Amino acid sequence: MSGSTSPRRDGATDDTAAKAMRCGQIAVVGRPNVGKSTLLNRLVGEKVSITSRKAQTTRLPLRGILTTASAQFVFVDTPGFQTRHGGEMNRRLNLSVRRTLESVDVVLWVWDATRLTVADRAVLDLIPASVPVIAVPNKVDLVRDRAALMASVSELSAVRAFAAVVPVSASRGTQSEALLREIETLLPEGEPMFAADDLTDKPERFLAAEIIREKIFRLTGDELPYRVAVMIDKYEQEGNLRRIFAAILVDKASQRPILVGAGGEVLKRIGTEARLDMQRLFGGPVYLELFVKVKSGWSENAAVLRDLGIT
Ligand SMILES: Nc1nc2c(ncn2[C@@H]2O[C@H](COP(=O)(O)OP(=O)(O)OP(=O)(O)O)[C@@H](O)[C@H]2O)c(=O)[nH]1
Ligand SMILES: [Mg+2]
Repeated sequence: MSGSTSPRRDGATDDTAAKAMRCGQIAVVGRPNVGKSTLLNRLVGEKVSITSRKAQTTRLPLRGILTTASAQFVFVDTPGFQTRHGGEMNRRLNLSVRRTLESVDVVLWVWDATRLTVADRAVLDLIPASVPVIAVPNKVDLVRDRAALMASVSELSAVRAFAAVVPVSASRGTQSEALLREIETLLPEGEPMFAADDLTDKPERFLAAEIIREKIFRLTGDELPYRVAVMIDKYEQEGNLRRIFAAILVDKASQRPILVGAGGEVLKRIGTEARLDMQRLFGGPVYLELFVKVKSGWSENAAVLRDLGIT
């Protein structure tokens, strides 16, 4: 086995087949950093998508799956829609958001409840009129001025007919049940697309690379994470033990020492924290080796982007 299977939910039973189920895809969209991936993880109940306080953490659409007795929710996390920065990678990321919007049953349009911006409205404008939209102001735990939030909600409701407006705190879990109930009413009836215990559509080796990237986002400076990509060189499983060899691509030789840190401290910490997360998600011991490779201009290089799945 080479990391091609996906992690599964513990103890799930497959007793859902006999009932009339609802099943559909729900896109989670919004500008960078509003908490889309945190919300997806909260709704799925497991951390399948990586998150950080830096904008543009998510690069690839990832599905997170929740199956209940009455419905299968297939959430599609998307990269933050970028209106400010150009470049080949951002162009591709925006395109992938547009493509996702064309193929889903429901859209969760997420914004930071403390500030509604022009960039948020630009994302709302991208959503086809035919798809039901639930407006989801997130981070309500940070809202001091409730009246201002209510005012933006009513102003927005005049522009677009929302199927519902559900303010949430993704990090605290506030209102996530209410949000699931609203989504369920909008899902079409249909057979589940995934097994009841599937957590995600992505194989383990993809999630392993993403977990490493999350630690780089969290543990290195403001610039470096955007200049870095992760590729899994080798993924072996022997019994319950996974052996993972991953290359971290950087743009320039001068970035290598920043990533490695004095005495190798930073890279060591990235490795340790990534390994612990992988062990938790995969449910078994992990041996992880990280290498740094200099590959100049990778983010403008179509072949490398394709290898990374950014198409
Ligand atoms: N206070 C507060 N912080 C939150 C909440 N939800 C998310 N965050 C934080 O917001 C930051 C961004 O969260 P992400 O889930 O990575 O945001 P995202 O929209 O997926 O970002 P991109 O993938 O970069 O577009 C992280 O630091 C989260 O911890 C919330 O409800 N309250
Ligand atoms: Mg994200």
